[in-house]
Amino acid sequence: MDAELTRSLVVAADLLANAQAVAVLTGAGVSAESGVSTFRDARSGLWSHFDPLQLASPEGFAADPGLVWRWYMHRLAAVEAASPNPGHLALVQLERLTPGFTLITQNVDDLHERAGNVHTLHLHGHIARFFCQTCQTPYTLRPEDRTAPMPPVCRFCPGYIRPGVVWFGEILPERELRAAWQAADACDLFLVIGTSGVVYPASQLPLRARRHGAPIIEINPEASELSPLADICLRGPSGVVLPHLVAQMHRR
Ligand code: BJW
Ligand code: ZN
Repeated sequence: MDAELTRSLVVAADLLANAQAVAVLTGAGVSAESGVSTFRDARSGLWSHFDPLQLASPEGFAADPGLVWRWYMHRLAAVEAASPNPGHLALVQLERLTPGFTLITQNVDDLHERAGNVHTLHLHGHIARFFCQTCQTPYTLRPEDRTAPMPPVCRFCPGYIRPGVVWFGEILPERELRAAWQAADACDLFLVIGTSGVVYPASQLPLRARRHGAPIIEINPEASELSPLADICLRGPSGVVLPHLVAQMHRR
């Protein structure tokens, strides 16, 4: 680890240890070290010639429901095969060490829950939940659906079954979004981890925190849209940086 990162880790650990309310926003980068592809880097392998941003939309589903269904079944299998990485596990430690802790994720996987975080707000839904796109009835996935060329059809109407995620142009779940706004408004420290920060309204959360003076710490190997807001940028993979950060808090 370079000297600058070590210095920044000490300052960040001090801020965290003194904070009474911490809000954390995670993105796809947190799951990258578990083998789950990020969106804007998902240009390798079987699905490399499709644009994930095109597929993750109502228009993409309407244009080719079979393609979108097969993409989600492929990604669901990847999520199920993945395990939480040291970054996820460090966030569990952080939840235990911090009095007011709110974990907000844009991820549709359940790796934060499987790591052991108690409360996680999922702004973009869950990849393992399904419902009818027409009548909204929840649907339980059958083994044969996983390899089907087309999405299953609803038992109650002619609608296709779709994953329980939030696509572009769709409204985020109201309860989660409201709780996330409240956490951003009430926190005295905001952590942004593994997100490009380009997707609204999640990208506005650190801005809200900043507006009332909460320091922002970013953990990301690359600069993001949110880097200019950050007081401290910890440049490295979250699976490496987060365990160091928690260890530094214990060392104080
Ligand atoms: C590491 C790492 C390691 C790598 N460790 N880090 C024009 C202007 C402003 C807004 C809009 C606009 N036009 C439309 C909008 C609104 C739109 C939007 O924001 N679009 C932008 C693209 C411009 N937003 C919406 O539509 C939202 N709804 C909404 O706003 O409703 C009201 C409304 C409706 C209609 C019109 C206007 C307003 C809904 C957004 C839903 C997003 N859904 C998705 C798909 C979910 C389902 C699925 O998984 O398939 O959510 S898109 C995708 O992006 C997914 C992610 O959660 C989200 C964010 O991506 P994330 O997590 O940041 O991943 P990446 O890949 O972008 O970045 C990874 C990062 O990790 C990088 O920085 C790496 O460096 C880093 N990294 N390895 C740490 N080891
Ligand atoms: Zn239906």
